[in-house]
Amino acid sequence: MTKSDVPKSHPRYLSLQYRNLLVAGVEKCITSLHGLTAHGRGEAFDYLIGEKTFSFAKSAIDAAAALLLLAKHPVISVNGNTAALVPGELVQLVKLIGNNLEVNLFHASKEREVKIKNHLIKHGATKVLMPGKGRIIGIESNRRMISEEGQAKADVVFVPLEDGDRTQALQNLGKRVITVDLNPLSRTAQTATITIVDHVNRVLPLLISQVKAIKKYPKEKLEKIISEYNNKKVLSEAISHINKRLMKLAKSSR
Ligand code: PTJ
Repeated sequence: MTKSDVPKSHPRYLSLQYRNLLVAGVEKCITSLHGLTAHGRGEAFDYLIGEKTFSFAKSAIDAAAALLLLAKHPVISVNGNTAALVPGELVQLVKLIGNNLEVNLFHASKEREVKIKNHLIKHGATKVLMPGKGRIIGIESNRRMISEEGQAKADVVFVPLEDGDRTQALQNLGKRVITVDLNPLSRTAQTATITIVDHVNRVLPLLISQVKAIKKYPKEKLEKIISEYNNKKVLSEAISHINKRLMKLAKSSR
């Protein structure tokens, strides 16, 4: 089904649109085939969550906005899925907080790196950092290769939709990590400084608005938002939310 074939009246219109973006991403050699299966796992968790932004995600978004504004050298890491799903939003966000957008892939491909860079430029990026001579100590995957100007120098790294090993390794290097992950049980979700348990396409517009809303806050007010934030509590709320929702659905289908 092509983009234009999805009728707006379809009850799963948005979900089908996101799938189309990823399929187009694969066709343009931006998204890996593995990215499709990763998205499927995300969709399953979104179904369990209820396909809306809940309060646990909203408080993580508020804290993420404050942390990105407080950072001296924030970096947004882009992979094949986020490049296909939210390229324009990533560009908008990076321009509000500095200008460090960095391509970083798990499934190694020079071709995809260059295509993602060009895709981001097409969506308005003026600067896109590429994997270079920097290295993340402690991981062996392709993600270890980073830009010396970007993640190597970063104090805060935003890694939406991430696989298992980089978040902990970045934290071991003293960096703080923000992620977006529909699965509150994943290793990344469990180890990040701030975990936004929500769909990346719902998160980015909200995060951009929140950054705009608090951009002029004094440093102390931003620091207060961070000090009052508790990621363990937010993850626990997300897991309880799924649990309660399933219990309610189970009761109603008796
Ligand atoms: O482009 P590359 O090579 O860097 O690869 C990117 C993927 C995403 C394929 C790679 O990082 C990967 O394999 O990731 P994982 O291990 O599947 O983890 C991705 C996480 O993102 C999972 O926990 C999913 O539940 C979650 N996820 C998937 N789609 C979404 C999502 N979270 C929020 N919004 C989504 N749309």
